[in-house]
Amino acid sequence: MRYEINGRILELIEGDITAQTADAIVNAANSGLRGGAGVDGAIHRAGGPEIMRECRQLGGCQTGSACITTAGRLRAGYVIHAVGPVWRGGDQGEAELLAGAYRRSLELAAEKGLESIAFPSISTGAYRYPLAEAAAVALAAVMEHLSGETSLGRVSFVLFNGEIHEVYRGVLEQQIRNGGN
Ligand code: AR6
Repeated sequence: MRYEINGRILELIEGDITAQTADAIVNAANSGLRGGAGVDGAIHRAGGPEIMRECRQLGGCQTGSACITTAGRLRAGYVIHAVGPVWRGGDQGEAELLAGAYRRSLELAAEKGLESIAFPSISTGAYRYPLAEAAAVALAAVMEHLSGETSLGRVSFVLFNGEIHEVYRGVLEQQIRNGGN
């Protein structure tokens, strides 16, 4: 699914984020930037050891924020390591932290003057954030960014299977009906 905001594209696709050609791909990282399973494991495996070398130099990244490295052997130019929250029931500031991880990723990409960025569904695997709630936060953060000043012309969500893709599509359609909120 593709949706246009201010002449810029927001798209939902099903696939593996490591195969994306965007200027930056986003990792669902932990605050120690130590690597792990899920998207994080896949990105480090595909990108090679240079990414971890840079992560060690950064030393970590706050939950609700994001940090940037080069992308090793990946086709993307950069990896943006976004640290979403662990779901703890929803009353521990999870929504604000998740929005922060998306917002900071978008800001970092815009600061570098990038044209395209690809996100996975942050926090919805090992960190157990409920999918529809996470999709609502993620899509709202991206729509807000695309309606302001930015170098980004294309933001993609690369969703790992059909079920996740369907949930994001349903939430995006609902937000469009509600006027982008
Ligand atoms: N491409 C796109 N999406 C993927 C891929 C892939 N290659 N692999 C998994 N997903 P998760 P989190 C989906 O667990 O919840 C790690 O150990 C997956 O189906 O990767 O933010 C880190 O080191 C799910 O929808 O990230 C952290 O410690 C989504 O990506 C912790 O897990 C996110 O799942 C972060 O947990």
